[in-house]
Amino acid sequence: MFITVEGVEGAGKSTLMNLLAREFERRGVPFVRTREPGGCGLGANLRPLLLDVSSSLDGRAELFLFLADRAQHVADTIRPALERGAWVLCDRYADSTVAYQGYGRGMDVEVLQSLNDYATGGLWPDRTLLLDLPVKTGLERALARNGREGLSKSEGRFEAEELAFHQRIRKGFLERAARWPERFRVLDALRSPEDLLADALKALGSLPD
Ligand code: T5A
Repeated sequence: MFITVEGVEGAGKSTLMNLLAREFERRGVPFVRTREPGGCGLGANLRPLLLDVSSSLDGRAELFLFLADRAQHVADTIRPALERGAWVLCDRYADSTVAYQGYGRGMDVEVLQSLNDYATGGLWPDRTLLLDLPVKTGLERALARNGREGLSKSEGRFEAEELAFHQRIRKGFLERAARWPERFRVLDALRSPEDLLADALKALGSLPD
C-alpha cells in the first residue's frame, strides 16, 4: 500500500507522519517512511538546492529537479519497498508538483500530470491524505517552527512566497481531491494532532489491529 501525505506549508504533515509511524510500529506493520524532496541519495543533495532561500532557480529548472528526485526515489526506495510487501508512507509526492509548480507557479497542469507519469513510470499512490487548512494558519505554524529550529534560511524558500501563491496551491490540492475522490481523503488539519491521527487511520481503513 502506497500512502502519501500532502498539503500546504505547515499543515502538519511531519507531525502526522510521526504519529502514523508510531502506530504502524505498534501494530507490527512493515513500512518505509520517506519524503520528497530528499528521500534518496540524489534527493538529499537536491534538497538544499530546492529549499534554501538563496537558491535562484528558474521555474523549469526547479520543476525538473523535483522530477529527477522523484524518478530516483521511486527507483531506489518506493518500488523496492512495495515489491517486498512493505507499506510506503511518503511526505509529499507527485501531487505537490502539480499543486506548487502547476497551480502555484502557473505551469500547465496537464503537462505536469504527464511528466509525473513519465518520472514515476505511472506509479500513483493508493491513498493520499490531504491535510487542509487556511494557508495563513499553516504559514504561521511553519514560520514559527522554522524560527524555533533555525530553518528559516535553509528550508524557507517556499514559505517566503506571497500569500496568493499559497492560496492557489490550496485550491489546486482541493481540485485534485475532487477529481480523484477514490484516492484522496481530505482531512481537517485544524484538528489536534491526536484527532488527525484518528481521522487518518480511519481513512486508511485496512490496517491490521
Ligand atoms: N515542493 C515539494 C514543490 O514545490 N514541488 C514538489 O514536487 C515537492 C515534492 C518541501 C517544499 O518543497 C515544495 C513544497 C514545500 O514548500 P519541506 O521542508 O519538505 O518542503 O516541508 P513541507 O513538506 O512543506 O513541510 P511543512 O514545512 O509544510 O510542514 P509540515 O510537515 O506540514 O508541518 P509540521 O508537522 O512540521 O508542523 C508545523 C508546525 O505546526 C505544528 C507543529 O508542532 C509544528 O510546529 N503542528 C500543529 N499545530 C496545531 N495543530 C496541529 N494539528 C498541528 N500539526 C502540526
